[in-house]
Amino acid sequence: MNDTIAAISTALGIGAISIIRVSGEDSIEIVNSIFKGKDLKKVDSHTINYGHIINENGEIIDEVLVSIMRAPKTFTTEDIVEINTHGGIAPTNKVLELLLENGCRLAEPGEFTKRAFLNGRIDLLEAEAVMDMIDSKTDVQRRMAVNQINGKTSNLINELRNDMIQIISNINVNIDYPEYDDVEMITNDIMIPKINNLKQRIEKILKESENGKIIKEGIATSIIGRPNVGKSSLLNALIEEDKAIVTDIAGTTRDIVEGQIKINGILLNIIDTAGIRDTEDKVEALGVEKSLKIMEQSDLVLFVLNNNEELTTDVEDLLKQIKDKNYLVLINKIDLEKKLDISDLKIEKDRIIKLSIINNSGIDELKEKIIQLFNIERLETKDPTYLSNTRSISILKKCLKHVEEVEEGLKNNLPIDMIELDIKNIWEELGTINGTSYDEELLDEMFKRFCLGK
Ligand SMILES: Nc1nc2c(ncn2[C@@H]2O[C@H](COP(=O)(O)OP(=O)(O)O)[C@@H](O)[C@H]2O)c(=O)[nH]1
Ligand SMILES: [Mg+2]
Repeated sequence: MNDTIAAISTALGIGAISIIRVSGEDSIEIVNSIFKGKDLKKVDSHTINYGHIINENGEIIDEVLVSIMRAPKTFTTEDIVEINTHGGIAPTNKVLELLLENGCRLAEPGEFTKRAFLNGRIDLLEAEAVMDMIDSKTDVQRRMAVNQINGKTSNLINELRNDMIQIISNINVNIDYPEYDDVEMITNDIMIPKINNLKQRIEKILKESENGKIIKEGIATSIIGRPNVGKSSLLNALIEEDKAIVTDIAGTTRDIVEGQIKINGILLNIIDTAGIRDTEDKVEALGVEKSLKIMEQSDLVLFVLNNNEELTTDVEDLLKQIKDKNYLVLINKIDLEKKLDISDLKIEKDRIIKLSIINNSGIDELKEKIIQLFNIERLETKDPTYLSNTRSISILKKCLKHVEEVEEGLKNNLPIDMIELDIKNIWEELGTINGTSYDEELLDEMFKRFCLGK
């Protein structure tokens, strides 16, 4: 049997009220032992009860409201008591202290949610969404978390698994009753389109999960280019504050400077980098190396060129490096004489934006381009049901690989009982996404990241 746990669920500080949450078999009895008012053991479930918390000498600690919620219709499926105390550090801590002295154990971070999962009330995706909900900073993040808490995201996975069960049982009937006429004969020819369909659906979920990642984490954006083209000026113009140092001395930005803006509710995490060039200066060279790494890892590259400077050979190399990424080519300093000619580089017109950052011209057009490039308008309005965390996405990627192997096996006429075994394994692997099977270590790691009292 689980012990009874307690924790402060509200942020500790000064506020109107604080909530201390207790869950477990003895929660009502323990709270009742420090409560003066009605006998909490006798009150109805899901009621709020007025009274006082008292210590062993009968002294009043605080005037409180106590919610009684009896198992099983509670967050953890156990008896839960929530004590609303006056907000403030002293009363809240004192009540918690009394609970611990009277038989509760201090909950670990995320332990209430962990219990909800272990007791079968929510699955792993839903549990993760609780944290996403708490962490959400934009409205679309919140809506994505709501859909995941309500099981919409889990359904994506459940539907795949149900269809796999169908396939597995078809094969089984065939193996077990080969003489049974009513059963469709499962041949590799029949199986190939079914497996192919699974593959396509997994691919679609994975493709859309990129949207989920963007909603949750934002678009990792890097500003790159040679020294002095106006990269730091661009960061400052975008975030509308003078964060990065701007000078006319090439090589000023040696380390990265970060900023964040919201475009239509989607976060852009922007990194201004050290200008890329060959340099003798050791510190600057390290910065250049770092710039290239950041460029590699970003979702969007803003490649800045100087209109007032002739084209250098390294521009072509850099363009090659980013050709598979989302990138825009920004020609800055159009207020100055044109010396740059990029007609030989064959950059799609769509990707080129002309700017004069110093005059704040072209910035709005840049934002508009980013909205188009990432389909942000659609992300904002569409019902956002996506996988969004690295854990589930990486499991699904593995499953896709295994489905592809099954398809290959079918084409090579592998015996159907071997195919069946492979599908069963994928079915189990998919189940780890919403936690139908899980490993203890993973759970510990996951719930450790939760807040206390959740
Ligand atoms: N004329 C002109 N100068 C600019 C413009 N944008 C930036 N600069 C100047 O170019 C120099 C280098 O800018 P900075 O942002 O530090 O370039 P970075 O080395 O690429 O980060 C500074 O003196 C800026 O004031 C522009 O649109 N027009
Ligand atoms: Mg700079």
